Amino acid sequence: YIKTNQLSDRSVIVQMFEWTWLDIAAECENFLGPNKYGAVQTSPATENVIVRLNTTRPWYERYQPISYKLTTRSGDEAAFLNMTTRCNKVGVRIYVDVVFNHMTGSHNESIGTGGSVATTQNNSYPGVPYTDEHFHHPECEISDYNNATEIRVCQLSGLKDLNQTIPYVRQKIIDYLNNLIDLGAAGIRVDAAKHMWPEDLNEIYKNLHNLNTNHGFRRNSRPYIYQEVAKDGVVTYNDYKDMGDITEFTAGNEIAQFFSGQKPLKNLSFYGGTGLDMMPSENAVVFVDNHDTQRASGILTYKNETIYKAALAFLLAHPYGQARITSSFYFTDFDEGPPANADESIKGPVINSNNQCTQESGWVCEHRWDTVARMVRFRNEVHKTQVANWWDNGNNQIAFSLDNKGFIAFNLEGTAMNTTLQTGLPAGTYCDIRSGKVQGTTCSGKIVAVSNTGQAIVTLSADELYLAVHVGTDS
Ligand code: LAG
Ligand code: CA
Repeated sequence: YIKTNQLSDRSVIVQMFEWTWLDIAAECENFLGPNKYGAVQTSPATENVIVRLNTTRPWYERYQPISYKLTTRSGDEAAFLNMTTRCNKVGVRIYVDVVFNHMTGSHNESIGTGGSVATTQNNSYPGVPYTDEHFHHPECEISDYNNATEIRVCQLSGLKDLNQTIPYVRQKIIDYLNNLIDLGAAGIRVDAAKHMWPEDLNEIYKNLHNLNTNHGFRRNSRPYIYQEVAKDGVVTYNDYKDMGDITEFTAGNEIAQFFSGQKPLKNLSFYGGTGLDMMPSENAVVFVDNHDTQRASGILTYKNETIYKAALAFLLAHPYGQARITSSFYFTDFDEGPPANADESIKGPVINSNNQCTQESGWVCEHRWDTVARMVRFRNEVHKTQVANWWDNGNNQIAFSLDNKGFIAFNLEGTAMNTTLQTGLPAGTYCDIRSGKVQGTTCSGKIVAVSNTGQAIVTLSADELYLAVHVGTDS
């Protein structure tokens, strides 16, 4: 029983924020499969209300469902099936972001990406169909996060709040989720999970189909479920953890503080523990940023490229939690949507000769960055090991091994580092995957020579933030 349904030699989820289904399918074949990514988290697949701001279709319209028809700017149901089929074939699982706490906000006129309409004044959504009786009354806005009932029955940002305690509503949601599963999805990211009663979610989850064996899943495989439970107020992960995994927002917050110099790296020895108020590793989905936090403050993103890469290296090296990275589009305003053509269709990425997405195409493609892709391999190689040989200089230099499979050292001291450390690794000559990679029989980067006793001299200049080596890069 593997709860994530990922292949045994894979371990990382990549959120392909706003990518189209056909672009994800191609990316599975061209990059994600060959580089052994475990799974893709897609944007919501259900038809959403069209929102037009002055110059953009905001990304957030996709969090306002208008029906459960699978037609969005990412593609239709046929394209979705094309994606699951092609990604599963190269060993990359599809987890879908599912939005069923609510429908749309209030709009004067509501037309969906699949042609459905709604009259939000009357809570009328004929595309499902839902009518007024299927929503929570009286309508209220969530303001007191110390009130568990209000969090579940009032509206999140004015979004029409569905009453999942009604069997009819649950059945509509179950049918929609089962459609995704039958189409080859391997899991779901449950949007706004803390805004729904755990008992209602449990009823929904219990009724989900097993994964579709035509897509290569073992018989009786259950969908992987991970739930969005933000850390504020009285509702905590505890009420949800027995039904599925939980997003652990503290990881990204802490990593940002450590890697931007607000806390000394040595205290990362507490990472993943209760001292930093982090849930048990087995429950946690962890990330440096996601599509929401990268639009907020106090989080590292592609906009701080060098530090962000080091932060991702830490996330991916440390065994805590199920790791997820985010693949973004460039943006300046909060609401700005994905790169689009004049007809509002989403533009595809353009790949240059270095295998990177071009900035002109509008896509950042963090998942293609050399150091990120190599750290994904690192995580796969050290999968299921523990932190060992922890070392720090009492301040901003740290190092640790992953049993005898991998070793990583960070230097944010601002001065050079030159120290003999225990790497835990078998003797050999290893190739640092930040500064280079193994090419045939040579290493294009820094070499780490591990002695018969497992020791190596670790040298990092003031602006080299880390080095990482793992078995398989040695000679
Ligand atoms: C989530 N996780 O639990 C998503 O990760 C997050 O992106 C979603 O909010 C949220 N839950 C609801 O699904 C996003 C934006 C909101 C946006 C909402 C609906 O962060 O800003 O609200 O999606 O599109 C927007 C406007 C609001 C307005 C509302 C209703 O920003 O000002 O009140 O729409 O019209
Ligand atoms: Ca609710």
